[in-house]
Amino acid sequence: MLLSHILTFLVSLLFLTYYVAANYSAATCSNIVPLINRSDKIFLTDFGGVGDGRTLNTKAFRAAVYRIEHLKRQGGTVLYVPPGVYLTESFNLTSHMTLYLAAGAVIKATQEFGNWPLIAPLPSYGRGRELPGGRYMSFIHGDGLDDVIITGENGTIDGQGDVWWNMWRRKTLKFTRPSLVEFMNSKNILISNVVFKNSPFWNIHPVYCSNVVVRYVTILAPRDSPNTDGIDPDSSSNVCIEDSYISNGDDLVAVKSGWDEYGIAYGRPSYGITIRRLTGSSPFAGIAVGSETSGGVENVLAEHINLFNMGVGIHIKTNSGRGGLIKNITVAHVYVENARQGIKIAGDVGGHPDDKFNPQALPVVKGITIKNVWGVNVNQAGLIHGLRHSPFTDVCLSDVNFHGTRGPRSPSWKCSDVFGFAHQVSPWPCSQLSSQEPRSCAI
Ligand SMILES: *[C@@H]1O[C@H](CO)[C@@H](O)[C@H](O)[C@H]1NC(C)=O
Ligand SMILES: *[C@@H]1O[C@H](CO)[C@@H](O)[C@H](O)[C@H]1NC(C)=O
Ligand SMILES: *[C@@H]1O[C@H](CO)[C@@H](O)[C@H](O)[C@H]1NC(C)=O
Ligand SMILES: *[C@@H]1O[C@H](CO)[C@@H](O)[C@H](O)[C@H]1NC(C)=O
Ligand SMILES: CC(=O)N[C@H]1CO[C@H](CO)[C@@H](O)[C@@H]1O
Repeated sequence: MLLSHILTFLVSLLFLTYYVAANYSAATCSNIVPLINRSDKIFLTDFGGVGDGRTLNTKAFRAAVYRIEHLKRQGGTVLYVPPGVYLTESFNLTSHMTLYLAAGAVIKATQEFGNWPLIAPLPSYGRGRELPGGRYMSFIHGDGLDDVIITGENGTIDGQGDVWWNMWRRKTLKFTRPSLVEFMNSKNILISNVVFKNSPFWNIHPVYCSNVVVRYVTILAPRDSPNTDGIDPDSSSNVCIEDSYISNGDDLVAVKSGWDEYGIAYGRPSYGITIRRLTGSSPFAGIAVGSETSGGVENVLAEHINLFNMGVGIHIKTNSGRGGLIKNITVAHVYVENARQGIKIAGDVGGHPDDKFNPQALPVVKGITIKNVWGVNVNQAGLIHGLRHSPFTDVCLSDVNFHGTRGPRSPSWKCSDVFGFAHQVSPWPCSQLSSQEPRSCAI
């Protein structure tokens, strides 16, 4: 009797152990970029780097990168930034390198921006995002690179963006502000265990890239800092964003692919984008697609997202003149607390680069699945406004619950030009979301 009990117990323990073990490692997409252990290591201080917070280290960074680029050590090289505050102008990275920030290492952008390099506008935007003409190069920049890692012990990359935000506020900017870190035309990029602070503009901008992993990062900028988007995968494929915290002044993550006629002509979509276990806070959107989506955005999965004090929880945004196909976007397991709007999908968002856009270039939005969303203190549950001549289709919602700010008054939905399906959505959404068969939904 006792023996059989013990046996049953042991067998269940065995199964439990197996069950837990088999499910222990959380889902991850980070294996798309191999973690390379480089044996060659150089120190910024060997190139004249001084971490006193005052000395300009531009020459040290550029010389160290030049050494990595030209010596081409087998397996690449680690550039180790020791503890200290290293003030510098912008600099480029090179292939097969690891920029390693030790605990207490800060790479700090100079606020003397007189010499800040200007580079050509992105072809898919046709001009700078903010102003016509070129744009300031990102603080840390990479173009045409392969196999680059930015990591360490949670050191900080500080853009000291307030001078730029103030120029924006006073309308004295001459060109589009620099991003903090931008990779163009690059592949196999891994960014992990770094704190990004006070970016002048967007924080992390992979554009025309493939195989990009961003994980265990912290991105911080004041709530009122203009356009300090967290991570903007732009005309890029196979991007994996995981286990990060973002508190900033604009969208936490926004998937993009170019702007109106320039983006349509360039024709490079973003696809294969995974965003997982992200927590954050912002006056704009948590998970965004757009508004620049002219090359198309497909196959996006965002899951296990926790949002606090938000403008909009999930925001898919496009416009007439954008063109582009937005398709197969899934957002699941979202908790949102204190938000103006839970979900917004709209076809009238964002301006145009110039007056040469084609107003007949209508975006197509289809296959949007949003499931397992729990919202508290949400003023308005959802707003879905498609385009009359290009209604949004296969918009599928299931297990979506929004609770209002106070009392029994439930936050309502508003819809137009949309077809879809809703299952267990509270408050009950608009009739347009019962216009399609459930089999049109991947839920
Ligand atoms: C990486 O290389 C270093 C030095 O060669 C070694 O000490 C360390 O164990 C290696 N780590 C991994 C994960 O291979
Ligand atoms: C950095 O990269 C940009 C864009 O590729 C290039 O224009 C510039 O000359 C590079 N600067 C240095 C110092 O190599
Ligand atoms: C660095 O930050 C990440 C993400 O917040 C955290 O998981 C990790 O434990 C930290 N690492 C160190 C060495 O502090
Ligand atoms: C939709 O996107 C997901 C990634 O989010 C992908 O796994 C799936 O294959 C895509 N479905 C189709 C039909 O392409
Ligand atoms: C092997 C195993 O036990 N896998 C389980 C992992 O967790 C999922 C649910 O989250 C189960 O469906 C699997 O059976």
